[in-house]
Amino acid sequence: MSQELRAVTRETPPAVKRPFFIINPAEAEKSGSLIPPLGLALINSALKSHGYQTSVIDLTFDTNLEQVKEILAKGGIYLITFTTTLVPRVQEVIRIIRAKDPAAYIVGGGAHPVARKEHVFDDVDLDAVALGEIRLTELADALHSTEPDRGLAGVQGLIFKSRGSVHINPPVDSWVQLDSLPLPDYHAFPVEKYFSAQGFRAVALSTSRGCPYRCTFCQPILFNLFGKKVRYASPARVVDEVEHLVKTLNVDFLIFVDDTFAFYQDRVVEICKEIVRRKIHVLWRCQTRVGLRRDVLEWMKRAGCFLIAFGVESGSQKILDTVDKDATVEMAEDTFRHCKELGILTHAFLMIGNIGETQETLNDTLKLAEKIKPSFYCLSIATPYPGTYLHEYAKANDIIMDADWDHYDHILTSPVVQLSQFTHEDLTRIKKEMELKINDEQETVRDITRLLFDTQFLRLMLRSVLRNPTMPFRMMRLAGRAIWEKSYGFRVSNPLTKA
Ligand code: B12
Ligand code: SF4
Repeated sequence: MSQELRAVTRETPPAVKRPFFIINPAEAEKSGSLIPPLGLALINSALKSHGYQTSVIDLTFDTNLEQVKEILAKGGIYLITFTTTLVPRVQEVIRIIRAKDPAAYIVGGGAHPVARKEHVFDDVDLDAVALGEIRLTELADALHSTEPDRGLAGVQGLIFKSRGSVHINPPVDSWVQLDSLPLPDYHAFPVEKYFSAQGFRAVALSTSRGCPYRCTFCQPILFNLFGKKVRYASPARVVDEVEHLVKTLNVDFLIFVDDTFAFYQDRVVEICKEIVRRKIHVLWRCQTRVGLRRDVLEWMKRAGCFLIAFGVESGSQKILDTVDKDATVEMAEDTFRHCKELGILTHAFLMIGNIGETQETLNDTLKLAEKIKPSFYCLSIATPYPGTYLHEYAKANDIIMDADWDHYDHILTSPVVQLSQFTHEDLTRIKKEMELKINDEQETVRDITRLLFDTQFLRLMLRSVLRNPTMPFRMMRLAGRAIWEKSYGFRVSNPLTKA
């Protein structure tokens, strides 16, 4: 936790602390990718470093919620994170907790509660909602004090229920400094289960919080989760975390899940230089916007980056402008060309069905895919998640067709809204047709084969093998799966859903 958190004056902790339960309600069969939950691992280490006892309930591989049914605690504090898609499962989890532990205090956080704010109490039976990275120690201390409501009223970014009314505290005014966060604690999470389900050993890390852009299908959720000003960890702190994850989990590769990993391109170069300087031999992938400089890509490759996922979205400048992407089609073309030349695998996030989509704009997207020839791609139908400008638009125009939260899923899609002239049936058919065409243009086999002859990549692989001798088998199986399935790059991230 941050310096300011450490400085928070505390009452003498009560003799018996209420146990904390950290809950991941995700479900493997319905997840796009299977990656151990980073946000919860950070919460776990923050609480533990302040002497609180925590138990992790990760339901990813627990379809029937057996772990929740086994809860014996009395007066536990339950911290649960969820996206919109998970709302029905969270309702069920909370129903069981309330039955098992009537004195439970349940706090929700993550994308859906932040997007819905006080309205989330209509969706799920929570006691409080954390708007982003609140100060957990203040929350914990308040819940352990003799006058919890007084304490809770002082926790910035908290919305809580008390005596039948909802209290909305002021938002967080100074966000946590990333360098002061403890390293994520995955100890109690079923990481080995994740690894065997994925078929490779990989975990997430995030070197920044937030994104300054305003894409209509994505923001302002990120502003609300992390503040408007993007925060960064220093290159040294980032590489400490890389080193820690490599040593403790013996990963095959790491996944930087920052929204725009390479927004500050010079910072990325610093991180890469530090990885190279410390002689850490690890492969990694990241997601970022198009428009990367070639010298930055060169450093990324040298430091172990083997795949970059780009938010390309559309091949039509008209659609890019409509969704406020603040990027051009040419930027995508240039960036993909550089990656090809340098031997970095590419993944393109593409979407159809946005406001203003026409046959012509769909053709532009196809043309762009033909040109950039991604190693992998994912074509989704535009989905207005709550908390986005797109959702506000859909609500204002009364075009939301389906209010079931679990249908908000742009990968395992169901019809939620009709934004363009195309119906959902049209778009589902168009998506399939486009996928067949893009599959023909994809250069999965070529790009992977080229990597196998790339001396820089091979040198890194060989050095990684010295610490992780079974890695090549998993990487070869992963490459085989990617080539065999040859369409969605992240299909290989969850063999269960093939999403
Ligand atoms: C990485 C990522 C993923 C990874 C998750 C990796 C992992 N397991 O860690 C994968 C690929 C699995 C994934 C899947 C999906 N994702 Co996603 N994902 C993200 C992304 C880019 C980063 C998340 C992250 O790690 N952030 C860094 C950590 C540190 O932050 P955090 O998780 O929010 O947690 C911190 C705070 O928020 C807070 N906090 C969080 N929860 C709680 C709970 C309590 C009680 C408290 C006190 C505090 C607290 O403390 C944490 C530590 O500081 C976000 C965008 C974003 N920047 O948040 C989208 C995002 C969360 N995903 C989104 C979506 C839509 C999905 C999918 C539905 C996509 C799909 N169709 O498959 C699925 C749903 C999966 C599921 N089962 O829930 C949307 C959610 C929109 C919404 N309204 O729900 C987001 C916001 C992107 C966007 N702008 O559209 N995702
Ligand atoms: S889509 Fe990407 S660039 Fe746009 S706001 Fe979201 S994270 Fe930022």
